[in-house]
Amino acid sequence: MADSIESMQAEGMTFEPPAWVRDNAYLKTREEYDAMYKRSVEDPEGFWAEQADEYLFWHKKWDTVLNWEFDTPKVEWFKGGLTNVAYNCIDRHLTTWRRNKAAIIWESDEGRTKMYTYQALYYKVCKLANVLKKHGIKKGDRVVIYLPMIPELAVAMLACARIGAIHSIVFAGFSAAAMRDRIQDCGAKMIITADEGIRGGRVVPLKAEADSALYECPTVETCLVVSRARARVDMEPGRDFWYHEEVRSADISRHCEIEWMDSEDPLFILYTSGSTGKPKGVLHTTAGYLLYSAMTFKYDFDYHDEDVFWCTADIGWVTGHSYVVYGPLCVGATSLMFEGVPNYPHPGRFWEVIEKHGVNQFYTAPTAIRAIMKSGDDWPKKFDLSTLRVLGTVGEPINPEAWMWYFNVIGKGKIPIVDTYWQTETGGHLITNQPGWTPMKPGSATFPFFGIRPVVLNEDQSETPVNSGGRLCIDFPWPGMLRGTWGDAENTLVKNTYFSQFPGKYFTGDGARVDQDGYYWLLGRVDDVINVSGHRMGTAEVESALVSQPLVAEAAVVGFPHDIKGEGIYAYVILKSGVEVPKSVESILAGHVREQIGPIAKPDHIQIVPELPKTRSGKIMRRILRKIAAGERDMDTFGDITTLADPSIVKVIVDGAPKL
Ligand code: 7RM
Repeated sequence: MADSIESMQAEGMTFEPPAWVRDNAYLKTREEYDAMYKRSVEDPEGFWAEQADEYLFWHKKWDTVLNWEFDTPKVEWFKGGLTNVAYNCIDRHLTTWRRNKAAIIWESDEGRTKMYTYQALYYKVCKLANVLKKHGIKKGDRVVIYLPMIPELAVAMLACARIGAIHSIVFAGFSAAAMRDRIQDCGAKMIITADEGIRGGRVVPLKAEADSALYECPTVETCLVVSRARARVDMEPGRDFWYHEEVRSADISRHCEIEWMDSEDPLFILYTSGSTGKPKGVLHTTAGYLLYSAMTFKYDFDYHDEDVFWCTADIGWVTGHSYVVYGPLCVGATSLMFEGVPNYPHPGRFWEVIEKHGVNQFYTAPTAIRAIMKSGDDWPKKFDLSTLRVLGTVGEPINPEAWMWYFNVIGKGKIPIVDTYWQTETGGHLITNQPGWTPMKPGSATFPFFGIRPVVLNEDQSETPVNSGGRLCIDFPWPGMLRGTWGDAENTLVKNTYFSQFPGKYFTGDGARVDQDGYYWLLGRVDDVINVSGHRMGTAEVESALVSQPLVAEAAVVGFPHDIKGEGIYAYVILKSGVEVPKSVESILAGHVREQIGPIAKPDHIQIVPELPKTRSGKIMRRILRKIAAGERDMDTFGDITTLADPSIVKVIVDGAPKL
């Protein structure tokens, strides 16, 4: 990406947090952070026990604060304690002034608003929880939720939590095939979907997608359908029920008993891409996850009771779980939930919504910032952004040009930007600056959150020297970390994926370096995971979608630098010999990937090749494919290719690549 002169300078610059933000912040000085951080790592059990007491309601106190070993691995926080996530996110606020505070402000795609107070949310959640029970859902059962960004999505999560059911949300942009795989993997008994989603003025036929998935999902007994678009859809008698009819049924009470859960009972499963072909069902449990999402929410966005917080992420991703729903509601915040997209009906939509609802904290992804930047500085100028106090980013490293634009044009040079680094597996922020005290360096996520002990290692396990890149690991458990993956009681997958490269440590899969001031700089994934518009995509996953198409013999997929998306998807495909190749083969293959996974996985570029650059032992040399995808055409830059079974193939692929 071409960076302007201004942003080139930004690289070496430090920006102090503005005094007006600092003066009112929870943490105002480096000393305050240092003291709290020191305590959190020197006496983690004492520290976290204190926090768990402060942030969560306990029906019964825990027996032990922490049991852990990183070999199996096995991690338990607050074991023996009884609590409930829905109780913490709703009920306990009802006995305070927050009863009539807005819990959720919903902004629809067309610009309508709905508001739910904590009291109103309580009734909605209880009624749905009773409906779930009526349909036989019990503690431990899995419920797959396939909904657009409508209030019923948050209600469904909390209703599951209230009765101890485990939710697994499938992003509404995923295809029927992707949903089917997830339903089958977790053995869901119920799914909750909508007739249609509406995004950017376009219809997403959710129920139709669900129907074709359910055809192959015998474990699903019930399908609840929210009427979002008042569309007429097929309803299978005995299986499909309208959500609004069910919750209004005469036998459904507005109150529902709480199911008290052990701290380590599962709360949700969320599927995420890794370097293997199949997405993993990351498992988060009750108390530790909630505590960690709540605390990171409060400190990292400096949320105060009168604020309106807006995280633009879809709840189908972990960012939406932790920072649209659980973190905010746990501390009694007002969370804005947005159904739409940044550029509909105009490229000023984000700023319009900020003005309309008086948003104080705004949290989005670098890819969205880059996309909006393109439409110029006039759009943000049309709207009153003066309520903003904290800006945030998440999903990928932010490039200095986007950082400077966000800082100057949106923040008018006086609002801190928190760069929050974390993962689906970590439950909440791992490394981030905090608004009131951290001097910012554009592009650096800065320092670890309380209790996080990062180390950057060389492949031989030694620690890297200052400013030298290595692999980012975490040395010690934290309450929000994943406990396992669904269906793997022995935790073998977790062990192999996160705990084997660096024994005794959690390996993030990311590269990082620490500079002379102790700032962490994230350098991107070091495995075969690419980051497309802030969304994780396994190259192996796209490859297996491609080879499931009858024309395809073999496929190799790599990422390449993309102006807006961060990374784009480039697929090299070998077609089967002897088949008749249609003229539009590339678009057929792209369409197939879209069907198998969803629009986000559609390759930006597909190149048909006669062979792939393989070593004599058959290993694909991805390094070469990445260079070609990035636009490299000079044969001298590919390094040593003599170990390839057929070195001449490199030239053939270069010649077949698009002209620059
Ligand atoms: C929250 C989320 C995780 C991967 C992670 C990184 C990358 C996320 C940042 C970042 C640099 C950031 N969960 N990543 N945030 N890289 N700076 N602030 O995105 O599971 O979907 O993705 O995203 O590579 O490993 S995720």
